[in-house]
Amino acid sequence: MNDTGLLQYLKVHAERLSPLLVLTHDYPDPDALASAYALLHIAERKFGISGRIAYGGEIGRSENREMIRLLKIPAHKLRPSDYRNYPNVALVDTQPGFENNSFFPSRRAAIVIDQHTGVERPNAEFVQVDTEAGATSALLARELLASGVEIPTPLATALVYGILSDTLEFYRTTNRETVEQYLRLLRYADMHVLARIQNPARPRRFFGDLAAGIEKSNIYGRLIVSHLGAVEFPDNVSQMADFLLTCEGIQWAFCTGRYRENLHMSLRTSLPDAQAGEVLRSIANRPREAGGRGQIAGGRIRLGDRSDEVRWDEMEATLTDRLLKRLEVSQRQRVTPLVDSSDGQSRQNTQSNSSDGSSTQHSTEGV
Ligand SMILES: [Mn+2]
Repeated sequence: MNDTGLLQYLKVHAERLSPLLVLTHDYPDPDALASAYALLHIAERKFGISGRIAYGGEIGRSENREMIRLLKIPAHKLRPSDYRNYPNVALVDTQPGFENNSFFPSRRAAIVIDQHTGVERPNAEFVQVDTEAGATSALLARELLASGVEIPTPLATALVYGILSDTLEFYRTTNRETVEQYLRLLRYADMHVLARIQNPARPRRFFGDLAAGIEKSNIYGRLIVSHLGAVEFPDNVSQMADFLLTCEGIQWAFCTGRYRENLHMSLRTSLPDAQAGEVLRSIANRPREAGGRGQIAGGRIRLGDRSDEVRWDEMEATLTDRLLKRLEVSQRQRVTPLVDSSDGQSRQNTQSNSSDGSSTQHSTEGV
């Protein structure tokens, strides 16, 4: 990675690049939002390039809404006219060929800054892809610190949160440089505001969806699977997968959720050397429709009309079957529900079940 690559590129092409559309994936997470915020700040303050941050989908997670609100991130829903009004597009935390954004695959981007493994080199003038970075925010933090522009507290707080959330508080990265950028930014960040973002008020529906998701979870050896059905927002799916992965004895978590015409998928693993992206692409049977890195992967399959319930059910079952095969979960492995609430006298039974350790003991073999 070239230290001054991005800054040099912006400097040389400043006039031509303005106005610049900074595009994230459709359901931006903290890393994507912080990266976009930082790129726009550098472009505006250092090089006089005006711009706009846009995303194609929806922001569902309460943490992400709170982040935008408290840090005043000027992120907007993409308008059809944006591509006309902004001939130059920068993609952050995603790439032109990826299915998780609303960029035209055929169009050439001006800038791509990302941490994900792509199938091919992104079609863009300037490309900075570093799969070792742990978070795209770490790449932008480095550029920001090198640029010498003033670093406002909300921006530093956003980048700190982007790094923390994408790396799961550094659980998912061992990259020393990422830790270093993080520590350098900390002095500018407001940790109290960050704590408020990380503990937002959540709508009541969130708890209902959480309960339903847990109830639908099945354990196969070291794999846990939950098909959530219709979800309020696609990012419920990744949130649930992250959460289920923390179950004792579990090494893989797979969740799906139905949103509009797509079945959204998230795969997570705690195994450091696993290739979750590759596993998800192989079970989805569509190399382009799933992206990801070693321990986290996401994607979506377009199924169209939701009234054809059988097709959706079948797709979910097929994905589970393929995943069981791919991860070589033993055929002898018994399926156990994560929680046993079928009998209605829940509490006592659940407790006696968990004290005999039935589900966690089974999970020590297979996968
Ligand atoms: Mn990211």
